[in-house]
Amino acid sequence: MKKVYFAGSIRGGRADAALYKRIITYIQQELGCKVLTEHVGDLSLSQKEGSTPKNIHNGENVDEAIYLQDTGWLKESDIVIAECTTASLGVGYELAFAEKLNKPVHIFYNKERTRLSAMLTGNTYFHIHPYTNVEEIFPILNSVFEE
Ligand code: 6K6
Repeated sequence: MKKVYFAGSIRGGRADAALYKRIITYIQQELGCKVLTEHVGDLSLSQKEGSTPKNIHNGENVDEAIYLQDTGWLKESDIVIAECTTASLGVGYELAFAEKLNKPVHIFYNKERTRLSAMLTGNTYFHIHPYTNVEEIFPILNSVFEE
């Protein structure tokens, strides 16, 4: 079973969280893949993040644990799918990390809502999929996972 790293904004803003959840569910249920980062589509995540401004919990650095877990999952993944309409420093970092690991990277963004960074659109390594309607995402995912 293919392992998918789905990247989407968390601290960058949760305006598209419902879309992340839809994409994650589609990848799991229609394409039969394992999504390592299911929590990115957790609709209650913004509240959880907001209620814990300090990153130290029981003497543990929570952010360090997140970083170590996510970079581990990136290494383990077969493919990276990112939804980049809401800009996120964490997602940008993950995309560069995935490139260094030579993982295939597919980036989706709504071209009517954002102008993607030239650091992504200017990098021919990335497969970039601008869309105007979210319904366009799913047939593109079908062809990406057929390969
Ligand atoms: C608690 C419960 C679920 O998640 C949390 C804590 N936060 C994070 N957990 C896991 N991955 C995270 C968390 N915060 C950021 N990330 C990773 O960075 C995700 O893989 C996202 O793709 C990306 C988002 O970065 P920011 O800069 O928008 O937060």
